[in-house]
Amino acid sequence: MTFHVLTLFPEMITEATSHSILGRAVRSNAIQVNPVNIRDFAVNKHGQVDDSPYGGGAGMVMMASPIYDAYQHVANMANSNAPVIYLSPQGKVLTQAKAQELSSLKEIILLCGHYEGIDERVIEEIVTEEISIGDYVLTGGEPAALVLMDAVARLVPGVLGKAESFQDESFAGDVLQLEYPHYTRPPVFRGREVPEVLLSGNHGKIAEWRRNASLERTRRKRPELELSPLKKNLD
Ligand code: 4GX
Repeated sequence: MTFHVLTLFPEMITEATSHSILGRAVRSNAIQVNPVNIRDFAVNKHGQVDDSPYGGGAGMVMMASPIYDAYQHVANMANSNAPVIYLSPQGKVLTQAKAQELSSLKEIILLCGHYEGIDERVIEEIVTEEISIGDYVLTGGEPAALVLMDAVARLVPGVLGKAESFQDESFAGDVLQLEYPHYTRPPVFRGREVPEVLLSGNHGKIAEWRRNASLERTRRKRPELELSPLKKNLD
């Protein structure tokens, strides 16, 4: 799967996708990350990509044409029906179900905005959907694009190793169930003991304890997850 990212800060994308599991996925070609620098499509030799807003007011607006040209550059290599996703608080909030849906695509194009926003006309022209990563305000779209890529990439076959995907059993399908508590050596830490069943070697009992701990934790910490429509996919 290929993630094309239209951005003024391509290094943020390259850097954040070059470590740990995503880094390994990039190196093994399980995913491709293609940051496209919008400034390479600037309107003049000064590298201008933004301008003051019509109607006045503080701040700058990203100009339509550099973004449109950057998009055309990507569209020439990408398959033409790749979604163009604009990261914005105005979008639908990203869910595990949405990440699942996107993970089956061959390519997606992510548009990262900065400053006060983007000229509305280029949004109308190229964007197919808006996604928000949550109801709070970021300084730019890049951290949001990285969150989306991370959530989607780990669902792409070959990205998680065997051990990592095994650990993921409680996140089967698009159902979000909280992880059970994890423990490692030592058996006692500041007087706190590891639950005895985990030391018992009884794998049936251990699996049952974990299922139960996971359900109990979900009910106690995030009761709304159990009520979500995603949950219905379980029965
Ligand atoms: N989930 N942001 C987009 C640029 C911007 C500014 C003004 C439109 C109007 C965000 C989020 C998010 C901050 C990304 C503003 N766009 N993105 N950026 N929450 O807060 O995705």
